[in-house]
Formats: sequence, C-alpha cells, structure tokens
Amino acid sequence: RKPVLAVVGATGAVGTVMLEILSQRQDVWGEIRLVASPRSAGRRLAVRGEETEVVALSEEAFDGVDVAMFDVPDEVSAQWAPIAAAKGTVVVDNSAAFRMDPDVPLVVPEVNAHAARVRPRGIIANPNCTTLSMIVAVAALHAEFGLSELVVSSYQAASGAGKAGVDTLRAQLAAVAGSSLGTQPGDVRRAVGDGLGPFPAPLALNVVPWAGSLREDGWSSEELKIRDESRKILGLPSLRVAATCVRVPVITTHSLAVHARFENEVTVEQAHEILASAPGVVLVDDPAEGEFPTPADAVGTDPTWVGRVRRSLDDPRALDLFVCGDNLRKGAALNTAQVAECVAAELTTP
Ligand code: 2RA
Repeated sequence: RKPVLAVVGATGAVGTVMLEILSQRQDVWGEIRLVASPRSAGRRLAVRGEETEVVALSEEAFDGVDVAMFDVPDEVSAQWAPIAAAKGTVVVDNSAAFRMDPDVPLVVPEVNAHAARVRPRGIIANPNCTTLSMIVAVAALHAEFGLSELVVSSYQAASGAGKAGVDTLRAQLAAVAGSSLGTQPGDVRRAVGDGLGPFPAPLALNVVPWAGSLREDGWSSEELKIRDESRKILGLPSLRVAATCVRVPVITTHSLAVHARFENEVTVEQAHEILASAPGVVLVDDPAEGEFPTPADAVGTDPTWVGRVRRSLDDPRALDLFVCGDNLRKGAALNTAQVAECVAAELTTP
C-alpha cells in the first residue's frame, strides 16, 4: 500500500507550490488529502491532475494519514502537529515551532537524511528558507574542507514575507514605475505612503536591512535562525556564524553572499569540483562570460545555484561565493516534499 499524505495549509503560498511539486515529482503517495483552515474547506484544488476537495483542519482529518506536511503559521503547527503525531502520523513541519527542539530532527535530505529516522516526537522540522537557500552548497564544501566559520549576507525576496510581501512589492513597483523617484531623500517613501505592508521601509527602488523580528542585542530572528539552524543541520554546535539579513526588491528566490572559513586550505579548483558534483547544486561560475547565478534566473527551479567562487585574498582557508535558491521551492515546499519522500521510503521498505 502506498502511504497516505496530508498537506496541511494547502491553500497558502507554500501550499500552492507544494501542490505543483507533488504533481511534478515521482508519485510515491496513495491518497493525497488537502487540509486547510475551516475558511478554505470545500474549495477544490488540483493535485496530480485531479480536482481534490479541501477539508477543514480537525483531529479526524488525520485519520489513516501516514505522513502530513504542515505549511502553516508557527502557532498552528505548535497546536496541531502534536495532535497529528499522537495519531501516528509522521509530521514534516515547515514552521519555526519545533526547529530547535532537541527531540525534533532538522533535515535537509542532501545533508543529513539519516537524521529523519530518529524522531522521538513523531515530528521532523524543515529549516527556514534563508538557511535552506545556502546550506546544501555549504555542506558539500564542509564535507571536504571542514567548516569553521560562516559570515553571510542575505538578499531576501519579498515572497519570504508571504503573499502580503509579494502584493506589497508589486504595488510599490507600480507606484514608482516610470517615475524619476529615487533621487531625493524620502521621495520613494512618500510615493509609497502607508503601503509598506510587512516591510519596515519601502522595498521598491530600495534594500532593507531587516527580516524577521527583533531579538537581543539588535540581532533579527532571521539572523539567529541562520546561525542556530546551520549549526544543528551540520552537527557543528559551536560553529562561528555571523549573518546580516537584507530584503531586496525580488519577488521570489533568496540569494546569499557567503564567506566560509575552513579547517583546511582550499582552492577554487577543488571547490568547483565539489560543487559541480554535489547533489542539488548547480555551479555557474564564469564571470569573464558574465555567467553567475541571479534570482531572476534561478526562480522556479529546484537546485541551489552557486557562482562567484573565490579564495580569500587574505586567508588561504576561506572561500567567498554567491548562492541563489528559490525560497518557495528548495527553501520550503521542495525540501518538505523530499523529507516526506524519505519517510515514505522508510514506511514502504520492509
Ligand atoms: C523570510 N525567511 O524570508 C523568511 C520566511 N520564512 O521572511
């Protein structure tokens, strides 16, 4: 029997991408049950080419479900994931509710698939999209050179802040299109008015050095997630990590400039070899030909795209590189689907 899958949060931004991904990937599932808030119950959505009715989130929605993917806000996961797990459903949760719980593995299949098998709470967590947009590439380099420090700056897309983020950026772009704005202090801010949406400053014609919420000593929650999650996924609890998270006027696909320091000396040639053969990574690194990843080229694709690989001029053990990853695909829905497929394989292997 093929395992039964529930997609919880099927109507949200990530849920929508999830249904596309489930329709594109090798089909390992029996029934796929779509679950959402009572408000969305009764809607019909297409998955694997079939119209499927959305059912309301309830305890009964998990009857007979082997694996459930949760793409819902933190508080909804915090409440409902344990309820599903108590019914014997393996939960793959894309919220932040359980990521740092020591009894919940934080899994990126290319890096630590084995961790998905040890899940005392019946829950597996999916990392934050910013961590996911770089970690597959960083982990491949770590396996060869031994990572000792990461210094990263992110260039995060509006869709990381959900549909409201995308709608806000599109409205702001319309408000400034064809104008000569961006030449005087505050002119963009005045044009955008109170249409800041989820961002603390205008995003059109701008970059905003903020994502997430304020934590101690001026760090943002997003910056701390990169640090905590990278440490947990790589199994390096004292890895030195400094992150600065920045929102840029891109609809979808996060980018990161990464300075990675290793235990061993590195060469660009070795790094190229590792990255070119790493699963889930595509190397595009020929600046003489103008070839490097950009979010506009990476959007809608599955891999982590890597380019601009350089050895530090001042440190033979450090590399600088630029990565792009679709924050709704590998950054969210795709990784969740890959983890769920690992569980499906485990459940169907005698
Ligand atoms: C963002 N990483 O881009 C967040 C979403 N989880 O805002």
